Amino acid sequence: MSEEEKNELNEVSTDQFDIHVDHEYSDSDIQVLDGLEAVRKRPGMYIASTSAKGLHHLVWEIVDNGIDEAMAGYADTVKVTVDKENIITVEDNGRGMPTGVNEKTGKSTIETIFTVLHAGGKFGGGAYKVSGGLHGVGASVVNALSEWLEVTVFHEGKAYFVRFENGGHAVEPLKVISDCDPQKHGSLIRFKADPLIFTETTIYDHDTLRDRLRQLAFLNKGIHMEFHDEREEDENRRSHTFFYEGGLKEYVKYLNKHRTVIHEDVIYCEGHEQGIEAEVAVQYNDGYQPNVYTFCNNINTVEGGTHLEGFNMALNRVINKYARENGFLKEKDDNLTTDDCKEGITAVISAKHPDPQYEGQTKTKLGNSEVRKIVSDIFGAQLERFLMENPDQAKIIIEKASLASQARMAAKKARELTRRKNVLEVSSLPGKLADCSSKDATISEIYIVEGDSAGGSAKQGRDSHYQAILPLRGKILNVEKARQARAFENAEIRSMITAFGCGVMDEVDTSKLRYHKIVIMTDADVDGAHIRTLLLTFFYRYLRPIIEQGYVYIAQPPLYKVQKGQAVRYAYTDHQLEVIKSEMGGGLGIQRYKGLGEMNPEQLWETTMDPKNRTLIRVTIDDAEAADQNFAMLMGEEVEPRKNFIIENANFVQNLDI
Ligand code: 1YM
Repeated sequence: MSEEEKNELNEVSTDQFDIHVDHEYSDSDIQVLDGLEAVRKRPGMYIASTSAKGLHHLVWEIVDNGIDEAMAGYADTVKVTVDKENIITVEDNGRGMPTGVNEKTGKSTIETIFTVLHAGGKFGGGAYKVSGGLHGVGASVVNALSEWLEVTVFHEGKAYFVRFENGGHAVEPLKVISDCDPQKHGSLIRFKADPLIFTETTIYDHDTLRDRLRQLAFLNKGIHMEFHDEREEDENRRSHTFFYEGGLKEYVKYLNKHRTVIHEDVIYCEGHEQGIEAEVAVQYNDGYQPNVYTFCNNINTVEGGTHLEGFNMALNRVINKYARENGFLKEKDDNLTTDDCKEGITAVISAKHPDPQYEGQTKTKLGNSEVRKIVSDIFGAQLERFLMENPDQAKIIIEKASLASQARMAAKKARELTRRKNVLEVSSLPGKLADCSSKDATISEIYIVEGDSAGGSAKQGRDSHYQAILPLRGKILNVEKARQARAFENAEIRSMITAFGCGVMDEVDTSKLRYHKIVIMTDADVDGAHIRTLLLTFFYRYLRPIIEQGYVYIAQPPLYKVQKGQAVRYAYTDHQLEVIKSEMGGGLGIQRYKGLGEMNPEQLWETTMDPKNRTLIRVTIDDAEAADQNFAMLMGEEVEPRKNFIIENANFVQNLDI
């Protein structure tokens, strides 16, 4: 997207829609209209946003209903199709939505579900709904935010149909439109998101849909999740079927696929108590970072909560007990900490609760206190059993935790060293840093530059009032493959921590950050992409809040300089080059920049650092799992997938938000 297009988008207000429908209404109509109109007026109150995220939300709302039907035991397949016009179809092979008339509204149950806010729950016949929950705002919200929506139900040899349009109104009541195969049963919903609401985009992202459907298949074993994207040219990407008999066990294997596991079996358990289900799977790899994902009712509880607490308690208790009883820990030794027990762990924890309570800043922390003990009991018992029955694997796991414990103590010393430096020598910033003169963090920027020569140009070209330059020599340490102690010994890493001033790991305090823009500036080639990834890995693992809070950016140096006489223009993409070529006509001199070092200070300033012209890409992390996977893959031992990824995603697209 060009800068102009972006500005245009920014100027479109989302709060401008008054929906006028020329009909006369009965009392119940008006109530219905009130509800759906409220949704259209303030969509943000019902869905996450009207950006791409909210758009995808529509799909998940409907998919959740299909999964509920499958979880209730009536369906085994949920199929999602995106067609060329970005119309979504979701179909299940369950009982079919009820086709009768609702007493209260005098309309069909289906019309009621789709036009009365929250009606789905009330009419749900007490069935135990596990999917959704966080956003479970219901089918009526999807209807309200669609240009049109159609429901087809197949039931006892008949196909029933109703279409809604014009802000969610049934065009005509539910009716039988045809006969169907008497064996066929299920619900099919088609809708087109309303571009008046979703002003940013109504185009679905293939990978987002595919990845979430895969995840739902892992989280709900035995359900077939199908995905068809008719927009895909590439036949191999057009259709996917996800089906995992083993559930989370297969999820953990999948998450470890780019890692080297250190023991054979995934530790797996499931159980239920008091109507609450718990499922846990665990396997250790040779890395040092823990990768633990938690879910409640299929929602990724990013902030953790009581299920995670129960898991941590059991892991700590059982590993220490086993270590003591089997001589791995002597009487005088301290217990292993929970962090020690989690080094290199990949774990998925999934709870299903009929009445989940969510807490935390983003309402993604499970609050129900009874879940703590339930997960701890179920997982603790199975883990204990696994260790007893598999002494060889137990030994590997306990030894890993012991090594982690020793390394932790060494790391503590190393960290104290860094920390003391910060406190005692406040002014002793790294020697290579060319700091800015401003002390106002909100306007200050630091450019992390690859190599001394580019660093030199940047130092000369910058506006030293608010732009600081930190040149890095060579490649920085791959923190995915190194323990903390080594990371804190690394000179480049120490320079960055000291320059940023915000602390590190669980002590990060972004109010102390010295620059509100941390800009990674590397060459636009594969090496540059690799260095960028190493830096992002370090930020992600050691300074995550600076990414989460949006302080990290990627600079976009131009790829080409196009010259005709005195006129000079720069192209940042191949497409832009073509546009510029056609605009400037013949007789052009075109220079391809191989690295930042080829630009003189003025050019670097003009093209990449001057706020008037530059394009900065802000790095965000929407999806921790995708980020972890990418880092594991990019930083791991396997060379092929890494090479492909870097070439295909030179911009690290998955985690970038432009
Ligand atoms: C493609 C989306 O919505 N399937 C679906 C929904 C329902 C039923 C079956 C269903 C539920 C019940 C009884 C029940 C819903 N019914 C309702 C309501 N797929 C999709 N499949 N009979 C059928 O929960 O008792 C809401 S959703 F309210 F009518 F019962």
